[in-house]
Amino acid sequence: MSHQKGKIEEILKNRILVLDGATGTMIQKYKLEEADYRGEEFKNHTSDVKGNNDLLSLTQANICKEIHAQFLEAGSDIIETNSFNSTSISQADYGMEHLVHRINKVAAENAREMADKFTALNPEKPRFVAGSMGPTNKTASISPDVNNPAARGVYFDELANSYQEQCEGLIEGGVDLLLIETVFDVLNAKAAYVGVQNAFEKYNVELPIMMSVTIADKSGRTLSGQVVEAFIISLSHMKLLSIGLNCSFGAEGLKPYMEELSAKAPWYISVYPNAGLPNQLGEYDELPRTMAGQIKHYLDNKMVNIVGGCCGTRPDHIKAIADITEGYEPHTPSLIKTETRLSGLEPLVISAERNFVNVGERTNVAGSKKFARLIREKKYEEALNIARNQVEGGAQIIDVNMDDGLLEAEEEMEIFLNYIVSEPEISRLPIMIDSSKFEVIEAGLKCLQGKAIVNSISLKEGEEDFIKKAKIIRKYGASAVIMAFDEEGQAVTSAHKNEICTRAYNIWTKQLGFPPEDIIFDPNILAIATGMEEHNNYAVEFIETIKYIKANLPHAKISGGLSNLSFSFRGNNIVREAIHSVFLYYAIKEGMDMAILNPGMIQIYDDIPNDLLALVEDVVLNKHPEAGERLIEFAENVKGDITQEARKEEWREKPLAERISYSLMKGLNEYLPVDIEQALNEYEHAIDIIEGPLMDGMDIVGELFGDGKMFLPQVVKTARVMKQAVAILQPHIEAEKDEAGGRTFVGKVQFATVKGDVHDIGKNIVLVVLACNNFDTTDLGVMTPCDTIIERAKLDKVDIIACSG
Ligand code: THG
Repeated sequence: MSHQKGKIEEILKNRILVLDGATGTMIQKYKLEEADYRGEEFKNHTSDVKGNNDLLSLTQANICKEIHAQFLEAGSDIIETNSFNSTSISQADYGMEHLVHRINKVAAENAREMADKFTALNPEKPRFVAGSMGPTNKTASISPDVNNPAARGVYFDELANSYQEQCEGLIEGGVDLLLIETVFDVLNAKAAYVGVQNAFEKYNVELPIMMSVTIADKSGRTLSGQVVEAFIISLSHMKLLSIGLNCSFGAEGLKPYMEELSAKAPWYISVYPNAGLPNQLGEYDELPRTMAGQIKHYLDNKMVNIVGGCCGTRPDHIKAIADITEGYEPHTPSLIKTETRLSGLEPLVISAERNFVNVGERTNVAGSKKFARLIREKKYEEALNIARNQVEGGAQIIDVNMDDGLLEAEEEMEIFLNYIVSEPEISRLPIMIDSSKFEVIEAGLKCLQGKAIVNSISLKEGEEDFIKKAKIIRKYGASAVIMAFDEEGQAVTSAHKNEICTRAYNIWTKQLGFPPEDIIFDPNILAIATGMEEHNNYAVEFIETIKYIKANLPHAKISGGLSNLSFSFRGNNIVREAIHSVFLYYAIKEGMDMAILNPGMIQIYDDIPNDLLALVEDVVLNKHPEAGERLIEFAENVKGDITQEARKEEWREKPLAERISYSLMKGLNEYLPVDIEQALNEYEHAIDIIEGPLMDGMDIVGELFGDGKMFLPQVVKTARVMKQAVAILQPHIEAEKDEAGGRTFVGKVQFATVKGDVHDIGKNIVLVVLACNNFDTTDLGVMTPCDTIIERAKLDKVDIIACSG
């Protein structure tokens, strides 16, 4: 083992380094046959091995070294070992799993020998060997069985072990760094990282790690569905030398993703694209100078530190690239953010100023009878609908809990999360893995490519246990809910809550060096108005602790299980909803960041009838010793569902405009078609219905949202109703326009919702209004990249560009 330690980080500060090109294309030129692959040693091997390029490290070492030499000659600073497929998982195709350690070791030695030779010739330009670790031929996030979404071709632990074995061979062979590459599923990459760390521990070394992801298609996602920012977040716990993109399309096609990556990732940046897109014969024929010209874009914009080539790139490509890197200033990694960042297929960033985030509580066997029954009966597809409904109802994170004495919680967690992962609509959200058993949590973490939240750990079992679990959580790159629990038990007073949170914060951040933004404190939301006097102040104690955490424990977030609060009023949803709304109103004011709740069950604060509101405020804020009694008394008379029924009828008596506004504010679509129909008869122009009652309703929603009296899931429902209303009205508006005959052309407006955003309701409304006023409008839809917006605007010669985001 002779690594060139500690130098590459220094060199990268000052100049651009060049990787090598494709090995496969080079090997093809030698036109090797089955017998050449086998060599003497494997001539009796039972299965065919032609195409197992990694085997050539053993049987045709000279060819491998010759290829390395050609790239070194062309100017590569870093060459890759010929070990892309040298894991037991990939070698199983050839029945060569047992050779993996040796193949990796020899591959590394071959490269080491040539790199050292070139370094000796010119010590000013030291050459490095990167141990290539490919993605394997299996993904841990996608089911290979169409009939079973929960099936997997490979599991996390298998991958981690397989990568560890590969990494050990590479270390023994003397590589300088490791390159986890062509990542198409970040869950595989997380397993690779764990395998590499285990190998480091075993050999007591630590080598720099390069990570390189491949984008599957022009959607800009990995094969397993993550967008760029989402996978950066998934990898954010890793200590990496660099991150980059390779393979995919040519250098040109990678531009928008490289821009995002270099702007958001806190490591050095690499890029080694294919030589363009493959032609009809599957060959890559981008010319060296064309490719170099495209790489130049990245250099000009200070976006990269390491450049090279992937499929189809030969030594002349590498030479052309190496020739232009001279004199360019390297990219400076962007700073690590202090926001709480989570991901599923898409990112969820919770900044200090951000609006409250809600976590769907319904996929919890202990919190929903229906969900529990579906899991017990193994009706996973139906159980999935509960998750989907929460997403549609505005949940931004999904809590999953399988703790039930009658269930194999670990197994059920794994199955259900694998189901969720197969459902892009749901798995775009981060997952909160909820269990009191740590084995269940760990099983869950092994299923998720995104950055999840562990719910929960605490100091209940003492510091040693807390530290052990915290380290495991970090290993998988998750954030954690820390409950205000210690060796003494559950904290109920704010003093005790504050003390525990401070202690946990110090261990997590100072002793373990973990980022504070990955802590989500849960200072225990406990039931109030239970009839026991000592419970009366529970909500107040919680709110006091919010203030304390916000003032004293920077960047930590605060959450809680909201529905616990109103347990004494089970069966009376009117009262429960009112209690939740009042509590959130005050808690969010003090800085509560998120809560586990039923997104479909939050009343609008301003809509709580005055008599009920007064009673609930007294209870939540503990203003009166008899407050609980009075609320219970009141509750007896407003038997939950009857009142809701009665109220339903009541609002139908209101004038038309108010009814339309009401439907909108409440997110109700039941009466919308009838009311709009009536409005079409009463209003002169269809557009007046939008500009009148619908916009009035929107204004109120905007105000309530701004005041913290409405929460996102409610706003989302509102938006959906607005969209439905506009859809009903649009044909009428068009027809009226035609009737009016001819049009006075005012101007051309191009609309788009910007990349990163999928919301288009506001935009659609503006579009309709402008169209009615004789503007010529075009709509590019949602998630529109900047380049497209500009290109289309030029093409269509528009007068105004309008963006929604
Ligand atoms: N903190 C953290 N995690 C938690 C909690 C917490 N996880 C679990 C729980 N508390 C939050 N989840 C729920 C889910 C449902 C209900 C309460 C809390 C609930 N369910 C209805 C009931 O019991 O009346 C069930 C109705 C039905 O069966 O449909 O109230 O505090 N970190």
